[in-house]
Amino acid sequence: MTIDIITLFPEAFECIMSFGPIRKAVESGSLKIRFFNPVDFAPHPKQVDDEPYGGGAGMVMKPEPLYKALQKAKEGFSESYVIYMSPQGRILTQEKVKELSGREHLVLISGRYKGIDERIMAFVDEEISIGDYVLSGGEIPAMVILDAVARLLPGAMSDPDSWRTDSFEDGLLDAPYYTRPREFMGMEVPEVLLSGHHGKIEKWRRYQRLKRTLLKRPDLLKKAKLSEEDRRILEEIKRELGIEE
Ligand code: 4HQ
Repeated sequence: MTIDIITLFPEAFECIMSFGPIRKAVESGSLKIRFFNPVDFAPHPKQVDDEPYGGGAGMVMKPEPLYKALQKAKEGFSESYVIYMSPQGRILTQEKVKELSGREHLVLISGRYKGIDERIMAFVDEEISIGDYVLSGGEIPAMVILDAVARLLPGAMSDPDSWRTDSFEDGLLDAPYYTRPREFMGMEVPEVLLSGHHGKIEKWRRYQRLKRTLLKRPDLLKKAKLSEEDRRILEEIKRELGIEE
């Protein structure tokens, strides 16, 4: 797939592209990343921002350079999905990340200042937010999408099965992990993990995932994919913890 990023600061992306899953996805050929800088599409004197009509503090990104950058990015693609990074969008979820990872062409618009001229929204398919806080630009949100999408692409992960157990993969948080040594600061690794009994280990992990989700993110349980057995275990955990419904 191709991910195009429209930004005034393409250099900001260099570090995340130089290692890890994004680099691997690019090197393996499953991901192509391109940058379009509105400055390059602005006529002399290269002005990309201007004062807001109606007055008020802060600057707004002018529509024409953004529009031209967007048209350039879309050239040669029959279907492009254009995303504007904004706190007004729906908050990014793993479900959305998966959906995006199946597209052929994404265009991420990273705004600066107060944002972009509202008329550019006519060319945007979706607004996405990475959380309810204010950043100084849409670059970090675009990096978040880039990272989350890239790691799902073939060739991005050294262990391609690893995503199966990720948090959220079936709507639950991940299980706790332990590695050597067996004892650390007086704390032991749970016995079952040393047993070599795969059935028991799987059951223990499922139990831990359900318990963690219930305790840390009970909101996730409403949308999680739960079996009859999961529901039974959850009831048992609630009874053990004395949680009333
Ligand atoms: N922005 N999730 C870009 C954000 C944001 C967020 C603030 C986006 C400034 C210009 N984007 N504007 N949170 O805070 O996506």
